[in-house]
Amino acid sequence: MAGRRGALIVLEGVDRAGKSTQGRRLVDALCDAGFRAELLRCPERSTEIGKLLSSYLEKKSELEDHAVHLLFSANRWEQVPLIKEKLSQGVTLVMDRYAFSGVAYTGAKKLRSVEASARGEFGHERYEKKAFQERVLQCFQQLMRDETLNWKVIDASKSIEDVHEEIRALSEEAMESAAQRPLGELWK
Ligand code: Z5A
Ligand code: MG
Repeated sequence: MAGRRGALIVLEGVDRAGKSTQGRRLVDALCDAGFRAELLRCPERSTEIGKLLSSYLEKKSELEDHAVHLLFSANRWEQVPLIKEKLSQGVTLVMDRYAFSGVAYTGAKKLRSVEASARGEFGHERYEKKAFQERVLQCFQQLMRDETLNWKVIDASKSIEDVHEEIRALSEEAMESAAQRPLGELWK
């Protein structure tokens, strides 16, 4: 139908949940079914800001926490004109992480400074990592209380194929419902 806008489908979750795998599979399936769909990612590591983030994430450089948060935010703002243009042209965008990761990962760092020191978990790297992911999940769960955002929870422990089928079906519903609504403000 002419004039239909695209949907913004955001895949969020803790580390290694399978977001990138599912993002690629989803875009391929939607394109095969005749939809216009493209994959975007946060962070987008190819830009100058993205390169700073990539180096930080790979532990090749150190950055102050607030500065990192702002760089992740700036890295999303770099993509906003493209996101708006594509959606208004009717292209559905599948986002491999988005602003919710920005809130959840920074939120988890803040929780760490309060809780971790009290529990004496510093110095135990494996525990630290698991504990950090639990705090990230806790932050995502708080964000999911916002009912205006149409969150769907997927059990990522299922097979890649089963998770894909579930995400594909939900995405087609989301695309249909997005087409009925005008493009609002982006959550960024
Ligand atoms: N970050 C932040 O702090 N602030 C922000 O604003 C943003 C991000 C946007 C890098 O992100 C870091 O940036 C990340 C959050 C932070 N934190 N850390 N650490 P990233 O998205 O670039 O991270 P990544 O390196 O791509 O990892 P990931 O996204 O967490 O992984 P994933 O994409 O969820 O998983 P995957 O690569 O698709 O799959 C992982 C492996 O599991 C792979 O071998 C798959 O074949 C396998 N897999 C996938 N699904 C399954 C199932 N269902 N069964 C069995 N095996 C599976
Ligand atoms: Mg990934």
